[in-house]
Amino acid sequence: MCLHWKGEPGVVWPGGAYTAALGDEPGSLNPWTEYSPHGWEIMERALLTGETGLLGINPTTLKNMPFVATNWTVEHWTSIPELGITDGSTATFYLRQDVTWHDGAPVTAYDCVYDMRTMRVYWPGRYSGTWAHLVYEEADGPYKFNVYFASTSLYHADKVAGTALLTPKHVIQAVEQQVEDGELDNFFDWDPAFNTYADLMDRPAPAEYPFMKQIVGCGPFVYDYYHRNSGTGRVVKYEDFFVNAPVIGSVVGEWRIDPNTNYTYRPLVQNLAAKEDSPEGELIPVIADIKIYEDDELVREVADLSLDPWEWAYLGPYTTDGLTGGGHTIRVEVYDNSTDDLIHTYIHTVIAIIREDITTYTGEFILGGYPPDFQVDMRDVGRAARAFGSYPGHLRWDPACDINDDYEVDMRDIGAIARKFGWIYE
Ligand SMILES: [Ca+2]
Ligand SMILES: [Ca+2]
Repeated sequence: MCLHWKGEPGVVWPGGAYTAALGDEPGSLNPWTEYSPHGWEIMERALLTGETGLLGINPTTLKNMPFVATNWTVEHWTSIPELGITDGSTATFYLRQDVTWHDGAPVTAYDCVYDMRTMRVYWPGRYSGTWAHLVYEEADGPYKFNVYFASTSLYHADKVAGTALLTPKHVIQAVEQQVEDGELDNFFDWDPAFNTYADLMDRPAPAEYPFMKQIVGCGPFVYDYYHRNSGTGRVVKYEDFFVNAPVIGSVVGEWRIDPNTNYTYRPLVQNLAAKEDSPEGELIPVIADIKIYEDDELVREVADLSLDPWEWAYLGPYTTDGLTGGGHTIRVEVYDNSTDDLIHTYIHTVIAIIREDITTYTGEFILGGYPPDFQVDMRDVGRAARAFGSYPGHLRWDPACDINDDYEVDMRDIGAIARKFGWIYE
């Protein structure tokens, strides 16, 4: 993990350029097929992959640490005996809500599961260790997902963490469309390092990064170019990756609860060891004071939380009063104890809706879809109808429509939605 102080616009430090020699010519510069370490020397600037993906590695203990994922678990899983899976495992990841791709789109669980699905569909050789035992994957709302494996292994969660952010869902889907339209022979013919973002996405690259190619990551640098004839390449700092704080906050918790129920969550506070803009030092231990707000009301203060570089702490669990239908926020403010300066603010959104309001529960409004409707109407019924008869692995499987969590979308799910038809949270 490599984090630096964000700095102020117009301030020289940090920034500038340095030149690094590559040992040899990169290969495809396609994250799904690149084998050469020289290609990865470039792409690892742009993509969060390998040892720093959803999780980071604490360099002093070599243990996994929260990063894009705020929490993760691995458990035994035996729920499809029909497939002969009696000793499987499942990994669950919770994601931060404030991470964005280089093109500005939010990083969500839908991206992560689409990358896993891409592994299962195309079998990219480089990642055989990830997909060989992969059974299926599903998002549970926009910020949580599960991956199911046919075996147990200490490494499954790490493999997912290292590959779930290779490519945004919307970019993979655009490539698949090109294959369908005959513009590409197959998925692996994609040439993302040498073609422009606009060529693939039919919209311009962000104004800040007009040079963007089709390598779209969420890492510290935006990929610009690699010139094969001169053997030189360039990446540019991705402003949104960096923070002006050694310690940052976040929240581990579900995305959805039933209206008028209590919500349980755990703030996460971590010293990410961002390098301070100071001649004295870089990795600094910090004593932090934390303020926690529920819907803008200060409900808790935690003082004198001491965190060494790379160290983190889960606070709580805390439980709210019953949350009324609609959107709610948990805000975590981190203060530097020595100066009382507010150094980081994190806002976690949770929605209190019934499960049958599928279109709101999926959080697609965050992704630029239609606005949150907070009601059960024909869009919810229609969505479940389109998934009717499906099960995990089926082409039309849509886990959000499996209201009763029995791994199939059938009349019981449609009936459940129909019974709530017309529900509106107001
Ligand atoms: Ca709805
Ligand atoms: Ca069901």
